[in-house]
Amino acid sequence: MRTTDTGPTRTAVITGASSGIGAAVARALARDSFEVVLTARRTDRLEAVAKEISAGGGSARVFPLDVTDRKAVLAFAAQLPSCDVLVNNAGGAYGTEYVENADPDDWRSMYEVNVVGALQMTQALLPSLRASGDGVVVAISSTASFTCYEGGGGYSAAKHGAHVLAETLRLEVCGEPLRVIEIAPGMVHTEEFSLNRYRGDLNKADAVYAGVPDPLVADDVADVVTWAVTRPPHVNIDLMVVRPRAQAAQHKVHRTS
Ligand code: 8X3
Repeated sequence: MRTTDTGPTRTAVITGASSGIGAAVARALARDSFEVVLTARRTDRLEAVAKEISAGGGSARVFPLDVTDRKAVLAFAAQLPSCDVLVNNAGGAYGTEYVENADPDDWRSMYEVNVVGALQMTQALLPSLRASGDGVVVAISSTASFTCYEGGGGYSAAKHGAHVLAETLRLEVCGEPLRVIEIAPGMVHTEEFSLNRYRGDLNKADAVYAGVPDPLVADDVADVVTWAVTRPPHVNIDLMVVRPRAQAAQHKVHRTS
């Protein structure tokens, strides 16, 4: 284990770290002296983020990984020397169809990545997190974990599942040196989230944020994650909902045009 003037270097694993919130969390934790391990499916994107972190003096490694692939997740965990923080960020929304017309395969895919992927990563890394003496599991859920909206059924169902995973885990590890933190972002303008939801239709994706003064950006969420993770070990931030000022509730969004 490397050490710094302020103590041993802590290792943070971030899933979905190739872009958006995951990449921003990796950058922010690296700035806070964590050694970050970036995982996602796209190696070239991971390497670009890691290069940027290294150029800024941070320590970053990449490991291409699909969190829905159980064997790959176990192989990843087996080669990891230690882990203090796991950020379960990989996820996404596919489609905006109403329940009546939704494709069950989209619902399965959303459940697989948002819930089963987080479950598999958590199971694989719990021994290391426990051994850390202050292990932290961060669930990046969503305001959709607590509410529903038209066309968002599959995503909301999956994010409700991500919330239940975090809540259940916190109960089950109570008494151990483990914290379980859930960060639930509202409207965050990232390059890919809405684009994936609208299956690559840029106009529809952009319309989500049209006229909204200052939606959150990935760095806002990364800031909150870093703050929550770096509280003293006895302080567990159970759940933090973070929205832009312009979004008072899921359906209550202020737009200037
Ligand atoms: C994303 C927030 O409003 O698209 O997790 O459901 S929302």
